[in-house]
Amino acid sequence: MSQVNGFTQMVAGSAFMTLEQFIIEREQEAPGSKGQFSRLIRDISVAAKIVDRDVRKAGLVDLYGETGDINVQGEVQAKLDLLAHEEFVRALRRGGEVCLIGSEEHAEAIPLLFDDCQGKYVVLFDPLDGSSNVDVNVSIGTIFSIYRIPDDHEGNVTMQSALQCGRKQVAAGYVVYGSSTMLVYTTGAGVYGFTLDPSIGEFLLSHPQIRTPEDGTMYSANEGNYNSWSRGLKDYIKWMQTEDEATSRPYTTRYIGSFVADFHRNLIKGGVYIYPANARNPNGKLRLMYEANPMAFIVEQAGGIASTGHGPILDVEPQALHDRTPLFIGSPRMVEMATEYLRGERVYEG
Ligand code: FDP
Repeated sequence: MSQVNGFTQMVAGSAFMTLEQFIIEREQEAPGSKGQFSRLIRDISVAAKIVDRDVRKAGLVDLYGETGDINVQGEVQAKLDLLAHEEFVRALRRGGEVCLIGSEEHAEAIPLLFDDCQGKYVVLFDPLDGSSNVDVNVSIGTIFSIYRIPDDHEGNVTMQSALQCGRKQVAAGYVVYGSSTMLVYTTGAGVYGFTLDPSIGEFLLSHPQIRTPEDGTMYSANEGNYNSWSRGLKDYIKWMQTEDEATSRPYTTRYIGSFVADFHRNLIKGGVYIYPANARNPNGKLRLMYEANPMAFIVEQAGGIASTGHGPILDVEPQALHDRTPLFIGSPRMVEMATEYLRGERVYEG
């Protein structure tokens, strides 16, 4: 495989490494590994393929629309939200590597193998992020976060076992169901992206060692909320909109409203995703444990930054499973600039 701009060249006849081969190779580098983690990633990838299949044919098999229920977030639950939740729980339950699951679609943490807990991992996930876009064929995704069960919780797993700060993640990833389906993940040693080849049903390594550009010219935010933003954020947005040849401004707005898709684009091309606190969402809208923490781990591994506006996302101590947080995430220079405006260290002067 040859490399151009950090990406694997797809050359006819070249050998691609499957996700499974990649994990096994990595596992052999970790002495004493019993293969539990490898099996866990494999279980997640199998669930992702099933959800991918359901997303692709949703319009044909009555999977569009809502269940009629409101989820724990107080949001309308889409049929595919529930289906994706069930597929991931089923895959993790069958795998046996996990002792506790937290899902954005479920109020309580779900213990597995409670009486005879052998799994040593806690998995938190957003089964279908951006699901308000499902019915209109816009990219959506799954986000997952993996922790090891704290030593003193072994055999006594409770909801508290899931409330760990983001720095303790052992792995995190996402699947984007877009023009192609990709699984991107990190274990703290770089970020790797695998593209699903539907003809053979395998995720193949297509994006080794992803690095996000230092700077970018795209910002992703719901500007409909502009009036309720802080002065600092309004100033930053105004700065990005102001013409300046030297810094290629005005920048471009790109907001899909599907966090996984906006994040993935910004990760590859450079950019910043912003979801601040506002009147409707005083603590921000995105979920700390299911969305912000896993993407923060990934972006830091790719050379980017994830901030609450006041400090690193990964240092936030969670209070509850469904906590929300303001989020500024993406290329390091853009996030730094945003936080300087938020702190009032920069002021827009027109
Ligand atoms: P959704 O509600 O469709 O699941 O956190 C969830 C999320 O989407 C993100 O994926 C998305 O970026 C954001 O909310 C969109 O929120 P707004 O509609 O308020 O812009």
